[in-house]
Amino acid sequence: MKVRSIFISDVHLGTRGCQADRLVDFLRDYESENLFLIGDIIDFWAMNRGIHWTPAQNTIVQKILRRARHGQRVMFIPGNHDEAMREYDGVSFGDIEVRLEHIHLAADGKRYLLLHGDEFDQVTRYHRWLAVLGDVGYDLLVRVNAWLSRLRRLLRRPGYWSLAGFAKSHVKRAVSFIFDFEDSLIHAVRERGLDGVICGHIHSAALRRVDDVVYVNCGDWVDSCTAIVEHHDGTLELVRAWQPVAVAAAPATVQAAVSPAPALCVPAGTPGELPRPALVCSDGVSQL
Ligand SMILES: [Mn+2]
Repeated sequence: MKVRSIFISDVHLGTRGCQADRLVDFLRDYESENLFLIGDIIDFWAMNRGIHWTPAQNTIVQKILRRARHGQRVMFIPGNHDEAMREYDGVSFGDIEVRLEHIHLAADGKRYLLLHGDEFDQVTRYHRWLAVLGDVGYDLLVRVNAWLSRLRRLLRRPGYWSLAGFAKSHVKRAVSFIFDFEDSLIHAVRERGLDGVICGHIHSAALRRVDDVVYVNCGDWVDSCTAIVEHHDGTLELVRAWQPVAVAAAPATVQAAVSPAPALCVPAGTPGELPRPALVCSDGVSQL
């Protein structure tokens, strides 16, 4: 499929949690004029603790480099896990531009702020040690989840169930953390007179309008395997690359909520304590 732009974040190359195969499939399925890598693409934090690098992860790097070489615009906006690259704001490596943030002009004239978003996360900003600790915990959660889904497959339980997604949506503090993050980004974008923001960082994919601005989060390639694409008319779409085990033979890409009815994808049946109504993706996909 040909789209105008692809936005991905939080791939976490170099870690066990990185679902590189799914990203390879996604990059095979989607061609674009622009590819925006919105932070935490390579996880230098985790690589300090031990490198986990697979052939599929190599393929991702090669596919990205090939796109840049073939004249597609590739921009890398570093996140906190690849913050070493932040020193190179404005520098181009080969054909890949590095920027701390960027304003993307969509085909419909809308202007979106692209940034990773960790500067809007009070935890990573002021308590780095806590963030690193949480990171190790998340790693563990993702690993336990991999075992659980293997078990589900063995027991022939259909569908995909995410422990990290479950924890995120059922722990009240995590929910309020996500909303605090979203609120401060929405506020910043409104202040700057832009139409929306496309970010990452919190591993929680979203595509929704909040009054006069659009809040978009690319999600991640550790747990939810999501990307944002911009079509040639400027419409944004949230794409989910994972597929239920039961339909493993179906095409690799499952498409989720499409604007103009942007949806925040949260698990169906999330407790009613959410600060605002939670919408479920139009295709009934319920994991995040
Ligand atoms: Mn991050």
